[in-house]
Amino acid sequence: MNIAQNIAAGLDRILTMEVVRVTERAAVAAARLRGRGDEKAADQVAVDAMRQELNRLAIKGTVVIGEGERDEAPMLYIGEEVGTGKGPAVDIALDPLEGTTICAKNLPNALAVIAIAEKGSLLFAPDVYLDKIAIGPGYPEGLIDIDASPAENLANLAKAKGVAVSDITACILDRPRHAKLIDAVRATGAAIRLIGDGDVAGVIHTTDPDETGIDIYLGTGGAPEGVLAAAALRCGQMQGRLILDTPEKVARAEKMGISDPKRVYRAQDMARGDVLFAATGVTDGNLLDGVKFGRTFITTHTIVLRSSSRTVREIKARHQDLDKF
Ligand code: VTB
Repeated sequence: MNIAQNIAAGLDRILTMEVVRVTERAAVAAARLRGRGDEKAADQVAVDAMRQELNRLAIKGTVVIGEGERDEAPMLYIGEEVGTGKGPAVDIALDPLEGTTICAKNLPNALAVIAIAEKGSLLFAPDVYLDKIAIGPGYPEGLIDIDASPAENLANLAKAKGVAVSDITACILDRPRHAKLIDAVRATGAAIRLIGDGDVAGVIHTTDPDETGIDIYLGTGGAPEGVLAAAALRCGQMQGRLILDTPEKVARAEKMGISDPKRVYRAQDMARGDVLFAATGVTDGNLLDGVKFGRTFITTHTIVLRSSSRTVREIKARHQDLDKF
């Protein structure tokens, strides 16, 4: 396939490699501020670095999930045009530092994350909560159901995996709003990994239970983070439903084109078509190593997924030219 055919077939394949630099750059910037207790500063340097690198990409990109509305986020705001303007028209969901608190405390699983998709194929999610359930690849379609009880979902998953429910581990955000869910999961005998933040990583961890020890993700978290996770989880199964519990939120969602407030979205509804997803570890994590600063080089660890080919690439880069950061 030549480059023109490749672009016509979906996203430019070359972008798969190019996009890695974007998350690498953001991750290195944030990693310099690991453990300093300053979430804002870490986020800001990651945003600056990601934006700079993104603007070098040969794309005509529009940020559809970003740092917020234009008036509250001066950079990488929703609607911002990024890239050189010469290349495929794409929509972009990003989180230059997913897990700002994790980074500030230097705890596991902070990531720099981006998803690039064909124009019009990412859900424009308002910044509300999304109820989420996700499992990795290799299970029959429809095994999990957001409307079923945790006990039912865990029993079905355990059966399909061929293990006892007590051998299943669910990942849940440690929040008071999840008290009932946590009790319900524990009542089944399943284990829970409670995370302080970072549910994009939590969802992605279901894709490789042998490596991460996580079989299923459950609970409510940010809807923008849900779309990013969905972009990564096109190989597994995910369902989400927006929590639109006030008339104001329903109206906000409607403005963004969401007419059915109760709709259940699958991963492929939140991120359709050909999607590229990249995440670089900022702090050490279950799937990705954090950035390492050597005396003469910097090491980064990135995962890149492309939905159309379902290829998963892991890129460990050793950067010798430190001036670029
Ligand atoms: C999650 C998580 C984020 O927000 O989406 C969560 O992925 C949800 O919001 O890292 P609450 O903190 O209100 O529960 C973060 O923890 C922070 O953006």
